[in-house]
Amino acid sequence: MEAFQWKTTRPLVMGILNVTPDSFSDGGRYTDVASAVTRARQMASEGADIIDVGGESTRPGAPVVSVDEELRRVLPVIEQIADLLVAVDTTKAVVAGHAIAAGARIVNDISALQYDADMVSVVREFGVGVILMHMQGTPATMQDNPCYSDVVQDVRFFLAERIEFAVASGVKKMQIAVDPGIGFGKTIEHNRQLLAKLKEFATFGCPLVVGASRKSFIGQLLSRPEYEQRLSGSLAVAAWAVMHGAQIIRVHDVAETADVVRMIAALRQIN
Ligand code: 7PJ
Repeated sequence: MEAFQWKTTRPLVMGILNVTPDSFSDGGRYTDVASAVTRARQMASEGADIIDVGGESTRPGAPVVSVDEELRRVLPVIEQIADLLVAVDTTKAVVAGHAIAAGARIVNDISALQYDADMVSVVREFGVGVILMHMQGTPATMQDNPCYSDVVQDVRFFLAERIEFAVASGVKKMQIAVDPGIGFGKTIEHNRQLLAKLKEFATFGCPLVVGASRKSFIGQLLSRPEYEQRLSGSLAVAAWAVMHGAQIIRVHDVAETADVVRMIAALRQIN
């Protein structure tokens, strides 16, 4: 089979489907398989190009999820939406392998192939797409005291190194997308700088993913902490990101984000 190739002639919307009882934000609402499938189809009809299925919460301090539990959460859902373009949000090679067999065509690895030494082989052997995301530390401790000498340059250096590792391991460059990992071991100021200088991450020759949807720095920058009141801030970041080089926007609010992304594409005539 041909290896996966990112097609980003227009910016893509990646809809978040959490199938965890304890996820970052919309935790617990879509744990049931039928409602998760319904939500995935709704996001697709609202304009999601990719459905990102995650069964392993990365919330700071979230409990570790076993392979069996993660498979039990994600596989029944992926099997039923395999007609869509599905990403599996996992750091575990075994989970990725089963998810791919069930129909996933992208691995979204927040550890950028670092946590599981077998992950790079899974990506290479199955020829799937892969998102390499930057994170400082681990989900359990990453927000304790994030520290960089220059956050933009440090994250760029990391991503360049992970691309090199993947390619040296036999992954084709066209399979790879990169992500600065907004909120993963970053202060508000780190997140702000990464977004302010986002163009610097669009120079790797790989599509750029941005996931800022409803993250707490948005509430903090707007002095409005409530989770439910982060939509307009998230849309502003989505618009900013697309205008500064992002090709894939990972979000909860698909319909609204799809409007923003398509409007910008129309105005730029790249669509
Ligand atoms: C991201 C992610 C992100 C990628 C999460 C949340 C936290 N994967 N998984 N990028 N964030 N690639 O959605 O609030 O920013 S989980």
